[in-house]
Amino acid sequence: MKKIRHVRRPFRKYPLTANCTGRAEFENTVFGRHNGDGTIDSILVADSVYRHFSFVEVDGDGAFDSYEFTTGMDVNSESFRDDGMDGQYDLRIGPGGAMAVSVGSRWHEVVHEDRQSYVELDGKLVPVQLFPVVRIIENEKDESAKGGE
Ligand SMILES: [Ca+2]
Ligand SMILES: [Ca+2]
Repeated sequence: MKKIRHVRRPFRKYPLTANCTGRAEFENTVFGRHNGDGTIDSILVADSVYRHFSFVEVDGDGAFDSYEFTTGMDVNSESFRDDGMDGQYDLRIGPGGAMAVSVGSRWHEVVHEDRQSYVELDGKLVPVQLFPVVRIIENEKDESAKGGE
């Protein structure tokens, strides 16, 4: 099995601080512009113990498409991503390089072989797409073979 390479973006350690009014301020809020159209497509907010939430807008309709909660910055921290904003996490990254996909409200560990990710479902390794959204790739060859049915 290949080693999973998980790259965390550089992150500045600005703690949550209290200003002169005694109110907390979230200094570490990052607005991301990734697709080059000039609009904000992600917002990341971190707290004083480096937990962070990021909300992502992918398709340009102004509505968030997913969010991710990360429990911290250390190697044992975990990230949980909810695709579709339906309150059900779909992807877990961590601790360490481990990854898991939620299928039927259960976490299934992801294994990587030959640049493809798989999860074991009903005793079979099934290919799965992890980014930008989790998608179980089932019977893809069968579907294309059906052709003009
Ligand atoms: Ca959207
Ligand atoms: Ca979801």
